[in-house]
Amino acid sequence: MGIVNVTPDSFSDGGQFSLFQRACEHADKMVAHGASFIDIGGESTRPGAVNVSIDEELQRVIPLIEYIAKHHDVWISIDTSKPAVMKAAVNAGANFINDVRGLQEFGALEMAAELDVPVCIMHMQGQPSTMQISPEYSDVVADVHAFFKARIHACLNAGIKRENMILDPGFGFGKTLSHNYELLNRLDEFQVFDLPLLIGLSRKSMIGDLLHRGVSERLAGSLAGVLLAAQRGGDIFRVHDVCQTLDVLKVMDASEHYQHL
Ligand code: 9MG
Repeated sequence: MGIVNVTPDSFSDGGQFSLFQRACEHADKMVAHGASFIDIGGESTRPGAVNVSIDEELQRVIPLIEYIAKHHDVWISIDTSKPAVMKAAVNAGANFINDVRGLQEFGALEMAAELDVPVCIMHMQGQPSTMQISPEYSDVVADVHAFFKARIHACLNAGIKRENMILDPGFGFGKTLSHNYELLNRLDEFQVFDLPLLIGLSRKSMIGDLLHRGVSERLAGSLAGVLLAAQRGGDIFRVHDVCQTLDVLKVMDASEHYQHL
């Protein structure tokens, strides 16, 4: 899953793809490199980010969704928590909802049920504006597990089909460095839900803070994280570097394939 943030303050590209033309070119490149999903976000969810209005978010994402739907055969994921944006995005051609708030905003559960498309339910402690101010857990894996259990129940009650659910532990969303690495280490414990796992750790602080690397120097660390997550049950990887990530996954697949010959 390649990331295209259509936000002026995008954390990884300094906003360089905020213009429609640049965003289209970026999406084209990711599809050419083999992405099977493009995740489009019009509101930054990085720590400390401020909310944007529905109109602003729609103006940022809808033209890009229409462009990708017209030019590419790829899953189009809309990164939003707002029911109105979910609806407009799906009407414009998106076919996957990526909600970092786990469908907890007012009306989001009902909207996801009505739209009947796959939805990623991500765990976050707090809200983006404050989530990195001393996050606390008694057992981070147990807490995320309990959250998944409760949200799956709420989704089923709202009429969302189980086969449309994808889970995401939400690396970096209200978690310290040690919480993130404990989650990564124990990722296989979420396989009990028998649902696909989406993993997003590309260029995040859990890489940069560990290695003391700036955002542009986190590729090797991000690839190591993808490899470990893939070995522990990750299915979909939300990344900035599609080409390099696919190389890593292909090498992993080949080693598993030849082991069984
Ligand atoms: C939008 N966004 C930023 N980080 C993310 C992550 O780790 N997972 C998902 N599903 N979305 C994310």
